[in-house]
Amino acid sequence: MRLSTRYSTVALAPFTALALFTALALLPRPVLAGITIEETAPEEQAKPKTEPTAGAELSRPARSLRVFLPHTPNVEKSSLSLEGPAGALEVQGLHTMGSDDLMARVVGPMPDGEYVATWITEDPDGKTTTGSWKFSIKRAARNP
Ligand SMILES: [Cu+2]
Repeated sequence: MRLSTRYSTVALAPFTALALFTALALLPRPVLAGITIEETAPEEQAKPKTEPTAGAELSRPARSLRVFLPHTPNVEKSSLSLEGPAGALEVQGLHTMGSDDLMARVVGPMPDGEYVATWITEDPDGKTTTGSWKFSIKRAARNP
């Protein structure tokens, strides 16, 4: 109980504790629940760390892609791809840096716009997992 934990640092006289218990017992249930129950949101599908960061707006091309996974990926059974405003880009040299990551380099022109990077890999149980993240490129105006 959060309330009792909070009050435990204060030296409570027994009668004060009794009064507190009585007060808690008299509180309407929803209020009591609000005080005592620590709500834990259902485990959300954790967004993996990526490079570039999901949602980032870059001022220059991203020359590499990297995604951190909950396990060491089998590179042979994985892929990284990138779609941009002008279609699919060439992604080469898929590898892992040995820290539960997949990494590859992006070649070719990267015009300003929205990009979606997608990875596909296999989890340790042999199940295919996939996900994607977005970022954008917007170069600074050349003339002030
Ligand atoms: Cu690397």
